[in-house]
Amino acid sequence: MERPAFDAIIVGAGFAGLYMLHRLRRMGFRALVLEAGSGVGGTWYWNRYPGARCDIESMQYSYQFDEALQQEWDWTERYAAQPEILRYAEHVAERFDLKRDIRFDARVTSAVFDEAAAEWIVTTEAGDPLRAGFVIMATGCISTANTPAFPSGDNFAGVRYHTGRWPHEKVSFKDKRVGVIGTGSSAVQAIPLIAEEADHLTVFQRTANYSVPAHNGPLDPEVQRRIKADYPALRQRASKTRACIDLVFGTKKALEVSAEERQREYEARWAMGGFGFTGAFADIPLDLEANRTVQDFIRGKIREIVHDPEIAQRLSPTNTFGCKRLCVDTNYFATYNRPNVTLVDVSATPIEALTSSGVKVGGRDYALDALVFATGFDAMTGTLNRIDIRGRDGAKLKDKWEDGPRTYLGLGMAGFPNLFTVTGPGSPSVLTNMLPTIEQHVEWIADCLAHLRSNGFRTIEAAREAEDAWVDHTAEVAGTTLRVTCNSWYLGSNIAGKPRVFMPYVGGFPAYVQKCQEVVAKGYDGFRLS
Ligand code: N01
Repeated sequence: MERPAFDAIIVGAGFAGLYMLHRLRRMGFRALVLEAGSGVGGTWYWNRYPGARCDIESMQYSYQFDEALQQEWDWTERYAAQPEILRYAEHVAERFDLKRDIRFDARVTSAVFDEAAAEWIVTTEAGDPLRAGFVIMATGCISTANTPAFPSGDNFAGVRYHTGRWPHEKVSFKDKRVGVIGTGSSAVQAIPLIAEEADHLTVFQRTANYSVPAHNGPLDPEVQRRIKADYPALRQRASKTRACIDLVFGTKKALEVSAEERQREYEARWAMGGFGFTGAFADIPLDLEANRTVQDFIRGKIREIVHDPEIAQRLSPTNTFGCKRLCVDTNYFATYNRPNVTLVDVSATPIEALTSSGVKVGGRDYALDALVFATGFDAMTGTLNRIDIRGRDGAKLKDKWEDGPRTYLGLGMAGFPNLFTVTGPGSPSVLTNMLPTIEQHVEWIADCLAHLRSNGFRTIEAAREAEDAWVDHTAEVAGTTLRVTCNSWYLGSNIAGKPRVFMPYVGGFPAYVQKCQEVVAKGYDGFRLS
């Protein structure tokens, strides 16, 4: 039978797509990447808002597959800012000569499985159908920006931005009255910098969020040298933690230690900065009473930082800690001490409309020259559902996922042979440091394709029973945590009409990797190879 033009088509040139391409090419596969943007970097290509940076430390938010790469690349800050991460993605693309197999400005609109040929037909906005034996969706978990609708409409005539679709040229807010809608991770990073520049900033907050200080700064060359002296050891330690981050996750329970010990631990983690805070005590994600101790601690910190008690109260989250994603900030709460910043609570009284001149809340108009939507993303399923993906018998993935995503290990789907997702729903993905978990998926997929090739198989497809069992297991594990007790994008509750399903796998990276390895050891258990 004639071979298709490509062994594999990879969709997306972010960190997942770049490494997938590199890996497949090294194995002698003919692979092509189709990328909607005009450059590499994925998330870091699109999210260029002021203050955008990764809140996982740069020494960890980086590839480990190539020792020379991780030795030679020097990070400048404890947490790398978006321009530096984008430079890193560019460097990787150049270093491994990846761009010759990437088509930019090529947004994929459909992927249809041709059963007779056992091939995928992939079409881009440009229209040209391409054929490949396998399709690998490296489309990112948080890549489709969400702009909400407002009950009485949107006629805003000023300049508008979305944090996830920021212009490439410098945006100036000097002398401008700026509004920001949202107080998630993106807003928490952007607000302090916009406040410094704008004439006035009005923040529209629907849900107050927990945020801990980053304590960012230049990366100590000695720290960098020490880590590089034995980089694999750090990576190894990270891979043993649930979030795949080299942090100390405490084994003690918050409710089993004295109030003084708890306070000491929280203070130490607050002083350390960043996600280390989440590992203070083992029962915080599971036990509401334990969770309340950390809630109280952070609310206390907000009261210390914010001068006006009423504003401090409005900024104090009341939901479960760690239910929504924890934010990591630089001067976020202190920004509300500035005279040019107004906080508008839109929880009880939602935004009614965007008028031509600003935002209308509770009958009052807030006049604005520019409006920033920091309103998040249709996460995990949004990007895939916007591509017309059809598997066996023309069945649409969107229909299959009508009641929530269904995958086997977040890697494959019953009814969709030879289609893989990198960090798809049902995998730890967004609950982890994405770089190493991307690498784990890419390597699993690459090994799988090598196995198929060397054993003369043409197709692989998740078995429905295995998929059902994994979906049930994913839901069951999520149900044992407090993560399902609030509204969050993990549950799809930020998007009108989206089914309420906890989408990532919360059982932790080590347990997940073990399962993936067992599947392989048992001859791709739960998959059908033919
Ligand atoms: O988006 P979000 P994000 N009226 O969905 C509000 C990653 N990330 O872009 O909470 C008023 O968290 C909404 O309110 P509510 C990270 O995983 C990583 O900030 O739904 N408000 C919320 O406050 C993160 O979790 C980094 O009540 C409305 C905000 O908009 C994920 O990306 C940096 C509204 C959206 O917050 C998404 O973060 C940045 C409405 N109609 C982001 N609709 C790193 O450092 C929505 N909101 C790696």
